[in-house]
Amino acid sequence: MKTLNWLIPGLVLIIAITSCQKEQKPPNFLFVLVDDQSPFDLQQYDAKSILETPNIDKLAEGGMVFESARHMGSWSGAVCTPSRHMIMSGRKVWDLPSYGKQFDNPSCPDSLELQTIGAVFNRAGYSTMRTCKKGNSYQAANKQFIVLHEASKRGGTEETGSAWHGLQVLDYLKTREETEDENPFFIFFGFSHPHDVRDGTPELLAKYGAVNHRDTTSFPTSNPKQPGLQENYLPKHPFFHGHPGLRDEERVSGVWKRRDTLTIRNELGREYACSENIDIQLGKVLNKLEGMGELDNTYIFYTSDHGIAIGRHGLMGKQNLYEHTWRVPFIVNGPGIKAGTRVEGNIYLVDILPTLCDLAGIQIPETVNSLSFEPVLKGEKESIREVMYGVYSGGTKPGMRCVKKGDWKLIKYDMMDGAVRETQLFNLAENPHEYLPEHGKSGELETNLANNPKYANKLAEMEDLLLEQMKKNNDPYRMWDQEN
Ligand SMILES: [Ca+2]
Repeated sequence: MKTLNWLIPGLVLIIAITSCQKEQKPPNFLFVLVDDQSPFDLQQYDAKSILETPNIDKLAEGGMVFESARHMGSWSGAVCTPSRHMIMSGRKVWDLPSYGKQFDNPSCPDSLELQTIGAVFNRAGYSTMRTCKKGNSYQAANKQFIVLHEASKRGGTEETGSAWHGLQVLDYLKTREETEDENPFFIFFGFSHPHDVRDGTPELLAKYGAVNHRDTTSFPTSNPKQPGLQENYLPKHPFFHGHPGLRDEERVSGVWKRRDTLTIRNELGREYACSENIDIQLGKVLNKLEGMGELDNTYIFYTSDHGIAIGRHGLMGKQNLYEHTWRVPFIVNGPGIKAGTRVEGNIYLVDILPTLCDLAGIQIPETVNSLSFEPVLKGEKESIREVMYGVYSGGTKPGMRCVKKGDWKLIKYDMMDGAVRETQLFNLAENPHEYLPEHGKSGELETNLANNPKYANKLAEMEDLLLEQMKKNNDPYRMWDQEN
């Protein structure tokens, strides 16, 4: 009798757990990755921006916005390439597979592509699909997705622009309904815009007062509908920045080497036209998911592979470590995420894979050496690390390095065989736009503080922190004034 008394409640408990598990379907994932977007383009990060993105705003209002989400950096002028390797593999910038002559790393595990997003989710029983731009990416990992529709779409029509990527996802969801696919899904919803060439649709170009400018002999005309210049716009960066022949600083169609206000405001209008078009396509997919009854059980991530300058600090491209470029927009919406929350986070894009695994209840691959930020999404933590480290090493070596802790940020430049050696120290609480002396601001802290003796101790502390981070992250280089 005693045994039976013990057995019956035990059986009831087992049945209860089993039926509860049956009700809880595994979550779906819609991972949205845009190409070259500064967080400050979005009203979520700059209330003064005139870029309208109602669908992104809705995701933010119902989810979590990250203030400190960053890409870790690049050893290539094509910053997209390492960024996308990091997103796919969860391995940090100096721990990625070798990539031609640009980056050699014989210690990276073999067949890493089998431990990337597509492969990991396939093994967990997910139906996986990917659409994205082609090239400057991690092709071996991209191929792991069961359904793959890749093409670079940077035109201003339905067929040649962002609508094409949206259509691939809509078609996929339709097929899923027709075939009654009951597996949870992982959709990698990538776009080719707002990366240049920023050919917007006629309606959206008109809205932002911009034209698809192609004529090198003339300037685009001024239009009051164009976005205003950014707070930290400069007509020229104060020292040579980058490397000779750097495409993004010299050959972007419609801009070239120009940094005049006509050119920059027109290009910003083009960028906004392309970004709003992305938002429209995202809206169609969200509507479809809602109609299918899948939206509430879907985690939606929205981010960019890195930021971009477009006139800020006199720069055009993504080969710098100022906040507009080092930071990325990052919004997560989904089951259990508290609506309308903003967090510091201190996350890198490389943390995405372990976080996805945690949310899906999948074991994190052993090859991953980044951190899951699931505790932040659950509201248990405000951030997952204290110190952030950034790299641009795509041109002459060692290149640029930065480190951030709390309000303080250090950027160092060691380029062109020692011809460019610069140090910048910013207090981001007082100087969030990283004003330089050339911006002519009056506040004592609204400038580069590296040469101000009052902050010598802080500078020394940040220099130590940078070296520590370089060692910790397997950085193969050292700056001119660093010990080994
Ligand atoms: Ca990119």
